Amino acid sequence: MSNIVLGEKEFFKGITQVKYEGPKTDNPMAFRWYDESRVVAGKTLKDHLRFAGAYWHSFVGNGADPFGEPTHIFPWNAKADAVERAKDKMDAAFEFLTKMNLPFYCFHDVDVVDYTNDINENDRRLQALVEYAKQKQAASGVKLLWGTANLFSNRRYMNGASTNPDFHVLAHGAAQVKAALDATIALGGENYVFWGGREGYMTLLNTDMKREQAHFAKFLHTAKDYARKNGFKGTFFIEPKPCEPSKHQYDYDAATVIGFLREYDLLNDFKLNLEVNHATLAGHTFQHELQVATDAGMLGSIDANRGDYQNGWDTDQFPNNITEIVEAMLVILGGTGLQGGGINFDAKIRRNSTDPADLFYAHIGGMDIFARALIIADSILQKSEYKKIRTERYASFDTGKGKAFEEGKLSLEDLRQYAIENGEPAVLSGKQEYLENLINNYI
Ligand code: XLS
Ligand code: NI
Ligand code: NI
Repeated sequence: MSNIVLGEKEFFKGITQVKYEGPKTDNPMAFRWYDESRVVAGKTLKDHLRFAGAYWHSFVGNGADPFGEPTHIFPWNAKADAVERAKDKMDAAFEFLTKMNLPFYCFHDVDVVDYTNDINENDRRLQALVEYAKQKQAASGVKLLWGTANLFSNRRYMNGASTNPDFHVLAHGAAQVKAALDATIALGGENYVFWGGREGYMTLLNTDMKREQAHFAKFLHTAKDYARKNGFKGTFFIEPKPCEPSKHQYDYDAATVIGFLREYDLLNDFKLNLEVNHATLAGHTFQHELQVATDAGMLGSIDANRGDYQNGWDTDQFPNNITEIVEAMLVILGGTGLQGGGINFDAKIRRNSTDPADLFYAHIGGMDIFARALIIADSILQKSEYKKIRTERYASFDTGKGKAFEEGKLSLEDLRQYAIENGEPAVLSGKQEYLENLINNYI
């Protein structure tokens, strides 16, 4: 458990360290499932889940929406000087992270400190906060899961950053990425994320898609080479999302990104950071995206949240659907796990969730649901017929002609001959409802 780290003043007064109290507790400020030292499938929950708090949603996002002004009035936003204000925000962040027992955090450059349009001034500000963060990390034991640069909010990026038709804008994006990489390296960040909200187009009428994607790949190579040269040993993650804010984003979904990384020879350095609500926007389930990445050996990290069945945008709500998360955990635990990454709560409390405690309830719910889902998924994998049913479904490929086919030993004529000799195949059930009940029986 981490030490609570306070700054000059306490921002979340009256809230103490959130602890594990077990499923029977009636304390809303306690974990029911996240017992960090509990061992499941050979590892502690802490080491499996590697939870991270997201700076942008929890300490920057102020509840404003396209129709209304901010509703979250943060006491850490009071000071006039940008660096001093940013230090207060960092005090609040580390107070929250340590009270919540979150072992990691993630940030964009502009979440940490407000940026201007002066590159040198921005670098000075970020470096000041990196020094401050070093002290905070050392005092708390909280680590940086990943850093990233926000290449989508500033108006210069309205036509994209690395895919902008104007080279001048691309160069500004590069300046920002350089500083964010320097910060990530200085803070011992374990990974670095690229999410390209504007790397795409609004209309093909004005877009040379092929050229833009080639620029994107060149940009990633250039950034990767810089980071490696400067000692970065971690993994780069691409975070797929099909749209929003652009009409179409080049990092559409896991399969598209894997194809892109393969085409441009980036597979060795990059993996995927998959977000629940981005999967559903792409018309997939989260499990689908996890499975695609796992099968390619490319599952790096997760941005945890959930969408809304009635809304078609990235609502970034906190996860609370146990069935969805159990199915996700079955893929993660049954596959390669998260390679280098963790579970970052890329989720925001609602506009009208205005109590300081709401941020805690949101994370408690999210951490508990992942812990519970992991425990359930492990039981399903260990004790139930789940794996057996799946394996047996493909048994016809384990021996004889099926095996020969898998090994590439049968011609089209051979297959035809087999069909004739063996007559009409039996009707075999997929057992979907049986499997759905099985999952529910373990929940
Ligand atoms: C937006 C993305 C963003 C990334 C980081 O939809 O999820 O928050 O995770 O740039
Ligand atoms: Ni995200
Ligand atoms: Ni998102």
